[in-house]
Amino acid sequence: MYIGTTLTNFIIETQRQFEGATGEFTGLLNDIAVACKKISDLVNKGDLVGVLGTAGSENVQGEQQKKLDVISNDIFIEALAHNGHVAALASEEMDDVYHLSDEAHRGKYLVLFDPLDGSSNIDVNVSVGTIFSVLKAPAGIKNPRKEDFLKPGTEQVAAGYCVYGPSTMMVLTTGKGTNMFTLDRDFGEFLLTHSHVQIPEDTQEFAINASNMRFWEPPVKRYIDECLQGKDGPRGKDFNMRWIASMVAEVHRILTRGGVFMYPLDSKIKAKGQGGKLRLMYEANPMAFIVEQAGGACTTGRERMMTLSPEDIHQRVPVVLGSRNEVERVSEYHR
Ligand code: AHM
Ligand code: MG
Repeated sequence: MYIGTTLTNFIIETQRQFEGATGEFTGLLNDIAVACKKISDLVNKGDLVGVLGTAGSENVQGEQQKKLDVISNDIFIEALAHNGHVAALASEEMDDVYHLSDEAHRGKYLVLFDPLDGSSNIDVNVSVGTIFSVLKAPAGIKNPRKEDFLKPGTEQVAAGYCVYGPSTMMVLTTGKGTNMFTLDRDFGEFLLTHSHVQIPEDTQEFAINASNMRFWEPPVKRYIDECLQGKDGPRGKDFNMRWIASMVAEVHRILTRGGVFMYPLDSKIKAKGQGGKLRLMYEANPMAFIVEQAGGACTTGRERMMTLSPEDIHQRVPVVLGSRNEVERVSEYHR
């Protein structure tokens, strides 16, 4: 596919490779792109249109919702629920699965999404993003339930994110590599700007919230300690550190220049009775698919992310992702 081609064209060409394709998948990805363009517009206008600040509500995870969390969630539902491409939706911001109305024409896909990831950054004008994961609905089921979403990441048919940064970019995989598209605002289209992105296998950059250091497990502590010792330590090289607190921006950096990102399980998280900070179905699995398709790796530290059998749509997991050799080293320390 040539650089500069539109996302729409790219999706149509991708679908052509699947025998018996009906155009439904093309329609679905198009709906997602429309939702992301709308969110991008609001994120960009910010205070001018009064969308910053908190909504005064909490989500199912007990987190304060931002106005834009709620608005972005509504935009996604509005863009996806009426076009006959999806069977049901699930979102980080909704307690339960979103069922389509009885009259709605149902498609064959399930979409899971985090409408505005890293939303604590929104009021300080730092990059945020939307993450999505697409599964096939079980055949013959008219109104999918929660259990029908509980598939391992290896069953995703597509995953992507849209980062709202200095420019808005859509990153997409359908299992045939990872591609990046940049939104041309004048033109109103995402255009292919990086095809078949590859994450360097080695890196000298890590990302972790170091304020949690005293709560970490020994393998994580050992890995970061060794990085911090730099040239004089066992790694024999200096490392750089980044923490944006916006997973989408973090993954985007790693796809661009390599690196390792970690949000490990720690004693503070355990004390809350949770298995991690990030969500398996809305964050970890789609990012794992994107990163693996770019030659990187994603694990919980103990297992490959995409082989986990989910127990709940809102399940949380530890995440280690990025440059293959570093992720492998962290896994080795866990073993
Ligand atoms: P969110 O979905 O509520 O925005 O939370 C997820 C975000 C990730 O983007 C980011 O990596 C992490 O939370 C930052 O957490 P912390 O504030 O603990 O550093
Ligand atoms: Mg999130």
